[in-house]
Amino acid sequence: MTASTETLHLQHADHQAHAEASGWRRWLYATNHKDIGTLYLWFAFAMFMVGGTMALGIRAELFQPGMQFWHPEFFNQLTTLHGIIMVFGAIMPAFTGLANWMLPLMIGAPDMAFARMNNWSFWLLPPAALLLLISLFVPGGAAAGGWTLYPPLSIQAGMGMDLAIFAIHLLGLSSIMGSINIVTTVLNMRAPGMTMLKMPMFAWTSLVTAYLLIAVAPVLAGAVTMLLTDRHFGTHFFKAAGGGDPVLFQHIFWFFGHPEVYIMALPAFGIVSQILPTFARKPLFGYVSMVYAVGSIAILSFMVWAHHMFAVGMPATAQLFFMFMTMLIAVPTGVKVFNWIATMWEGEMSFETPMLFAIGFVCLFTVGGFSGLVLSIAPIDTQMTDTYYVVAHFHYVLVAGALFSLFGATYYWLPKWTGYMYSERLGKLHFWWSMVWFNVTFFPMHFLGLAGMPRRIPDYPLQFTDFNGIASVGAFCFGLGQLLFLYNVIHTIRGGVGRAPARPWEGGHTLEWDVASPAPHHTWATPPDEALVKKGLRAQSLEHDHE
Ligand code: HEM
Ligand SMILES: [Cu+2]
Repeated sequence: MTASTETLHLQHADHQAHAEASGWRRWLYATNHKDIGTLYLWFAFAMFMVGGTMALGIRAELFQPGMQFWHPEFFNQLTTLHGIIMVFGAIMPAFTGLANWMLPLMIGAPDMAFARMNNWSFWLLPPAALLLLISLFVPGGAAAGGWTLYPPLSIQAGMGMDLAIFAIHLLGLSSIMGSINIVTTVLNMRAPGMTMLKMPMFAWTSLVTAYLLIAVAPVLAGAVTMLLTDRHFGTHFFKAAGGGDPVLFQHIFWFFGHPEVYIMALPAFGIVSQILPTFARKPLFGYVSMVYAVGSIAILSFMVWAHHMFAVGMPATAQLFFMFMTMLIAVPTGVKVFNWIATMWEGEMSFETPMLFAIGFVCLFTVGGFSGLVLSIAPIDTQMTDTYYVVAHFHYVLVAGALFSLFGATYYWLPKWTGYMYSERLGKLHFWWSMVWFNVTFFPMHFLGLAGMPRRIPDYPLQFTDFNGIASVGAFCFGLGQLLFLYNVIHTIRGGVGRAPARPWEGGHTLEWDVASPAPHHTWATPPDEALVKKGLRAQSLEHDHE
């Protein structure tokens, strides 16, 4: 292990001798983990804006009953592309971007293990995004069967579906390569003295997430390839007319799809586990139990897929199995929430923007967790499947969970990235604005769902008018508020409210805070010495003076 670590360090030290590429070459040929991280983050943000615009298109139509803006077909294309783009274009690339930027800094490595493959992982994304967007303009329009692509709709659809399938192939390839990079880097390139159970929680959650992706991305690729052959090459995997079974698709899709929701949740757990100790000025409570909780959530996530299929008709014993397995996930999740609260307990807390987003995460993710628990109850779920209750549930997890943690991470590390401090006043405004309008948008959807409003339908009966009006106003305000974030980030890149010190947060003790701000293009070309590593670990209570 030591020998291979040293060779890697030597190879990368020799990079420093090369002249840096500049202009467009710097980005197109990027092999530096920081440049690639930056590319990923900007790409993700652009996709967030595109997917967000589509969400507003949906909410505009649903502001009032009746059909105002779109044909029903186009409405379905909007919900489908919104889902695909947010999941595969915004949230996942943003987490990969963070991992690229921060993992080497946090574990004391000079770069990611496979720097050139890293370039390819990123550059597969823009063509995939392009395919999805072009698909809006082909005959028949974009895919319209929902982001779950269920047959028979996805078999009958026009060529927009083929473009979506190819886009998913590219996105999957990209995430598999990104994951291989993360696994190899975390396992082999840690600083001397940083054993597995001493690495930052963000490294742990990135590692486990990467394993999940390597396990399930090929499953999705298989599912959509089978769709493709059903569509064009005469197979009948999912075509009932030829003896196939559409429900088979659901099994394969959700064997990918449920772990996928943890692919979007675990990195968020990691980020929050970095931010809370920093601003509570206390070590993370129960570090080892946090690691085990992440591991058990990951394993359990493979055994619950059919909770998305309670309504297809399955034997009661199967329903019971999937119901209890799903409920079991509440245990490790509860451990995590307990530990986050215990971390804050009697801490010397201060409430800078990253901390606000982290606390917001804990509160709202818990709401999403509870509505998930409600949905896990099979007899309740058969009533609630495909209603707005489900939409409320997963947006509490994905927006207040994944997205809020990403905002928190951006504010937390922005000083390290840019060398400047962001405006705390604007940051706090962004948080409170998002917090209020997020809830205005999505909380009423619980009621709509309970009252029976179906999702993915462009029109509704009169009794749903008020809550839909409220949700639509909330969505437009929420969307508008994200311009504050964009403005604050650009303002920070241009100098912000002043220079940032190497250690802007006194409570941060992981290795990235031992590096100058902005982080130099090449860091840890020689690994951090063991004394420095141990000092940080002691401050995190991960190492004691005598063992
Ligand atoms: C923040 C602003 C957002 C708003 C206002 C919003 C709104 C909506 C709406 C109105 C729907 C359609 C529900 C339906 O009719 O089925 C929807 C679906 C969906 N959204 Fe969002 N969303 C937002 C952000 C996100 C984010 C960040 C994600 C991240 C993954 C996401 C993932 C999804 C998914 C997976 C679907 C399901 C699509 C489908 O089932 O076909 N959304 N969203
Ligand atoms: Cu699930």
